[in-house]
Amino acid sequence: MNRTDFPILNETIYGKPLVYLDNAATTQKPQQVLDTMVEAYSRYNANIHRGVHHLSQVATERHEAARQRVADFIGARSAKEIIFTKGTTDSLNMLAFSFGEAFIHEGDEIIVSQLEHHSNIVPWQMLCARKKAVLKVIPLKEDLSIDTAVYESLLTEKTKLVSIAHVSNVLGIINPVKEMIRIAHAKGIMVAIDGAQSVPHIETDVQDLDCDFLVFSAHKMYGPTGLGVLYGKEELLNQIPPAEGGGEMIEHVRWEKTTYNVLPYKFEAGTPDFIGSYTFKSALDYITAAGRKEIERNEQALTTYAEEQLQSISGVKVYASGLTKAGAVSFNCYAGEKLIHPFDIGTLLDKQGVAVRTGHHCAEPLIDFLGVPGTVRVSFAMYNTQEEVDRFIKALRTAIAMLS
Ligand code: C6P
Repeated sequence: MNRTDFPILNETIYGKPLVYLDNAATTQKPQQVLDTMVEAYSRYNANIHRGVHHLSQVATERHEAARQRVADFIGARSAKEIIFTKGTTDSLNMLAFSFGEAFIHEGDEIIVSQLEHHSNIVPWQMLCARKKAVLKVIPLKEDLSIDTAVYESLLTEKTKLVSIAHVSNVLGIINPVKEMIRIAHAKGIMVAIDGAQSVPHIETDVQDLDCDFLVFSAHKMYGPTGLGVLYGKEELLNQIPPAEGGGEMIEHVRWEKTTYNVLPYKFEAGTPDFIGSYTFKSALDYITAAGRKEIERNEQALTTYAEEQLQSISGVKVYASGLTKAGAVSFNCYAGEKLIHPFDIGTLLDKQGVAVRTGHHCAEPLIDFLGVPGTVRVSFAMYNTQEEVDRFIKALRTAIAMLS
């Protein structure tokens, strides 16, 4: 990995060198990935699974090689377990519909936690409304970690699914999902993991975790926008119906009855993003070459360093301080008792070239629980450095001084 691989990091913002600390929203792309995308459009662009002609066959092979690459990256048993979607949100909506059709009936219960992203709340709310099922919420403890004792007590014979983030996009904390899966499975309950913020940072093995489903987005992993993954255990994917109908997902279409294709195509209606999948493969190759353990170590170190530095500034409150985090830290700034609005901090940081995210981070129930209008969040990727954290801290001190 070389920082110079990422062309955007050379940009200046208002005349200041860019310090990009909004990686939980999306990561920047290395030249190798950009080149793959241009090469795919320039040399291999043909619709897949349809043509007998050479280009179509090459494009098909590349798309399927990308699927195998994703399967290997997360330790799936088979590439059949990898469904390409438009992103984490699309994966969760698809899962909520398909799982709901097969497994959810009136009175059944689905469990999420207080810290979920809206994408892991709203599709389940919609399903519960459709099926007259009940959505239950695992509360957080005072330190903002998941209350695992209450979690266990929420699981009843009516519970059909637990859907939980591995890493919180707001707090960066790592939920004990392996243990939560074990507890759920002991009661015959299935578990879906929202890996949008974990797969980019933590080496993830679906067989070791034993999760039933895992979802994540390519654009948070140095890959293209508009592509995501829904992993599911083969035997479960075989039991749930497709969420969308159209080309490719069918075996035969007759007026009397349509039959569906085999996995994974049953879930991939229409022309898939075959340029995106191949570009994503290039991003996964880049991550692997950089070293997943090495990336994890660097991001952990930056997260800890940023938290320490933030805590050295008077008036700064770090959320979930002291808990191990993967890639993100949220905080707020106070002038005496008075909260400085996170939007104001974000704006003044931006004027100094530092890109952070402010607001509710698409997790309003968590933000309500924190009792603030929003937070400021810094989030890291493999290319960030300690020097950038120092520049962010300096810029933050300036912002606080101006707003106090
Ligand atoms: N969180 C953030 O800045 P999409 O937008 O479909 O790629 O991912 C949705 C999503 C689902 N779950 C979690 C835990 C997430 O963090 C996200 C995306 C971004 O925090 C954009 S809101």
